[in-house]
Amino acid sequence: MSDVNNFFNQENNQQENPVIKEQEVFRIALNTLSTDEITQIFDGFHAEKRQIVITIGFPAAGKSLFLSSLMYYAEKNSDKKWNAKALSSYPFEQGDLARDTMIKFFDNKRAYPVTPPGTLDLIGIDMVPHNRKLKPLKLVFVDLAGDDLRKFRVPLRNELNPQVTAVLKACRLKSDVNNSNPIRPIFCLITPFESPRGHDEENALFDNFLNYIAGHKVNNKKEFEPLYEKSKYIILVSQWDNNTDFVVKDAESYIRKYRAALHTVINGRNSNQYVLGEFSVGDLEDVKDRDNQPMVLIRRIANDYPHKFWCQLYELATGKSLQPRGFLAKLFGF
Ligand SMILES: Nc1nc2c(ncn2[C@@H]2O[C@H](COP(=O)(O)OP(=O)(O)O)[C@@H](O)[C@H]2O)c(=O)[nH]1
Ligand SMILES: [Mg+2]
Repeated sequence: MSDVNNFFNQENNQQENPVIKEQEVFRIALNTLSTDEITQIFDGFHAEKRQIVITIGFPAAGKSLFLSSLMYYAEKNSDKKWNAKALSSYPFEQGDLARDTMIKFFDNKRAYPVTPPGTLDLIGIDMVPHNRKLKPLKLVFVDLAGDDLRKFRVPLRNELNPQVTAVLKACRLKSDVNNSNPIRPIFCLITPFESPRGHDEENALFDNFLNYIAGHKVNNKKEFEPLYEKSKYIILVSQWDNNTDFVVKDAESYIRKYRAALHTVINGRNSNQYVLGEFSVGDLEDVKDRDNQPMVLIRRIANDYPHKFWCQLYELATGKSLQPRGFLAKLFGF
């Protein structure tokens, strides 16, 4: 798809920037869900072999814009090799509204408002490849608030919302219960190229989070260890467009240098169990709204990054490529 269609074409309306309305954002309030209900919902996902993708990013990582970029691409791009089927019935009613809102904000070239703590998005979407030989992939994106995830940091652990850990627990591998070839959850770990907290603190946040799921003990039993060990991982360096002048070559070099905690996740893992990459939602501009509050205008919406992400996600989940390389390509490697 040509980028020309995506260029922001209302340059002169900055005074008219609509004020962001929090109530336009639909998320599930965690305190309306009991732990049993959370388990039931996730057991439903396991039962229909729906691939769980759980996004982990701390405030201002770019998680909301990342999801918006994915949902926008899924809805609007007509060149892709698959159809997106968005789900709107239980438990995805609110997630569907959230998805609509994300697309609407992107259409208006505005960023999605700040995500309130104590909330959750469950966005259900199925990828149906045009190639009939490829299986549809049922997905659920589980999006917790960055502010809640921040509480995994050791000094803040006593503020950790038990419903957040209940969500992680509910992602548990069904193989713990029966051995029927479980779908392994995918953790999508998102770290910004330039963290407002600085590299060390951003790294410490991931370190503390990952140590928690790898080693947190209840009654001398590591509560999440199978989840940590058996999950697949996508590690994304977001806001990659800030890598002007190519100071860092690629996400792998970046992670090695600045996010050692994230590098330990992939150490020793089979390379078909993880993906490491860069992400950018496009060209952004920081502006002020009518109330002089900071907001972001999206000048150009990227097509290449979400395209690559969806392809990699499909392959990581199914082991099959959405764009199988042809005979000649296999022979000559192009
Ligand atoms: N340059 C650039 N900035 C981004 C990008 N994604 C997010 N940002 C910036 O990061 C801020 C936080 O993004 P947001 O998606 O709200 O982060 P969240 O708190 O993780 O949900 C935005 O307001 C943008 O200023 C990107 O792809 N490129
Ligand atoms: Mg957010």
